[in-house]
Amino acid sequence: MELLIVLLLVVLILGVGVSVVVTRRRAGMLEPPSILDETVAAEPLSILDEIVAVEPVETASEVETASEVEAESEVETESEVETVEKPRFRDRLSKARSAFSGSMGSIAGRSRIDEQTWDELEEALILADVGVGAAQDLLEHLRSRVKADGLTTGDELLDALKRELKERLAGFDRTLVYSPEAGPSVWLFVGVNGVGKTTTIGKLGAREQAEGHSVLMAAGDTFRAAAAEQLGMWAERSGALLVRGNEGGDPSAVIFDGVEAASARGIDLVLADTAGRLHTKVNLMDELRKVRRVADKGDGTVTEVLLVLDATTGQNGLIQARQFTEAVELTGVVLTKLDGSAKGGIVIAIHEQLGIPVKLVGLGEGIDDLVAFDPDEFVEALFS
Ligand SMILES: Nc1nc2c(ncn2[C@@H]2O[C@H](COP(=O)(O)OP(=O)(O)O)[C@@H](O)[C@H]2O)c(=O)[nH]1
Ligand SMILES: [Mg+2]
Repeated sequence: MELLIVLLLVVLILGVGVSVVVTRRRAGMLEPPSILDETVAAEPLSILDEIVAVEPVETASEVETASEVEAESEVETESEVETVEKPRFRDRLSKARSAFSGSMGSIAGRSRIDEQTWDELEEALILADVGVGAAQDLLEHLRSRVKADGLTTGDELLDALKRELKERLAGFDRTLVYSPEAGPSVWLFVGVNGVGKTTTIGKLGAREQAEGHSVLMAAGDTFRAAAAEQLGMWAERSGALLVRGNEGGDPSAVIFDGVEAASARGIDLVLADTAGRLHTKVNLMDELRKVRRVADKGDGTVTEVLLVLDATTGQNGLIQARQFTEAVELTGVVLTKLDGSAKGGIVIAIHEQLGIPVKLVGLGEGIDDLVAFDPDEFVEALFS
C-alpha cells in the first residue's frame, strides 16, 4: 500500500514536471515569433523577415534565390534599355520572320529537291513579297547552285537561298553622305502620305545630333499646319532647329529658307520634309523636282534624296516608288514599319526592282527605333 502511495506520488511529481517542461517549451516556441515580429516591425524588408520566420534553415538559400532573381531581372532591365537604344531586327521582325520562315517551313527537312520543291519555293517567295520577277530570277540562280554544288536536301536548298539573298544585298553603299566643304548638307525626304517621313526625320535628327552634327529641320510639308507642328515637336525632342512656313505655302521656299538659315548659323545638316499630297493642282512629282532644284540653289548641297516606303504596303509601295524614282534622283530608301505586319521579302524587291539600297529601317514609333540597314543581320533574322 505504502509502495502504491509512493508510486502515485512519483507519478504525480513526474507528471507536473513534464507539464512544466512542456509549458516552458511552448513558451519557448511562442517567444521567438514575438521577437521576430518585433524585428519585422523594425525592418522594412518584411518579405525577407517572413521567409526567416517560416523557414529559418533555408533563409540563406531563399535570399540567394531572391538575389539571383534580382540579378536576373536587373540584366533583363539592362537589355531592355539596350533594346531601346538600338532595336535589333531579330526582336522587332517577329511578324515578318514568322511569315517568311512559315512559308519556307515545308521545304526545310525535305530529303530531296524535286519539281514540287521548286514550285513551293517560288510560291513562298512570292507570298513573302519578293515579287514575281525577283522570285524567278532567284530560282534560276538557285537551280544552278544546286547543280554545281550537288545539293540534295531542303535544308541545303534554304541555306543556298540564304547565301544568295545575302550576296544580292551586299555591294550597295549605304552610307548617308555629308558634304562638309559645300555648305550645309541637305537630305530630302519624299514619299506618299503616312509612310513615316516626318517621324523618320525626327528619329534621324536625334541620331545625327547625338553623333555631334548640328541639325535643322525644314517643314516642307505645307499641306497641313499640323505637319509642321509634328515636326516642331521632333525638333524640340532632338534639340534641332526648325524652319517652317505658312500652311499652303510654297514647300520649295520653306526648304530654301531652311538651308539659308542653316548656312548662316554654320549648321551641318538640313533634314527637309515634303508633302505626300498637295493643295494645288500642281503634280506632286513636278513639285518635288522643283524642291530638289531649289534646295541645291543656295549655299547648301543636296547629298541625299531618300524615298520613305511603308513596308506593310508591299508590292503596291513599289509601284509608287517607281514614280518617285522617275521624278527625282533617289539615293536610297528608308523602309518604315518593318516591325508591323510587313513581309520581309519587300527588302529584296526594292533592291532588285529599284536598284537603290535601303539605308535606314524603321522598327517602331519611338525616337530610337531607326537603325542602319544591315543585310546580313536582316537575312539571319528572317530565317531564324
Ligand atoms: N510601327 C511603326 N510606325 C511608324 C514607323 N514610322 C512611322 N510610323 C507611324 O506612321 C504614322 C505616319 O507617320 P508620319 O511620319 O506622320 O508619316 P508622313 O505622312 O510620311 O510624314 C505615325 O503614326 C508614325 O508614328 C515605324 O517604323 N514603325
Ligand atoms: Mg509628314
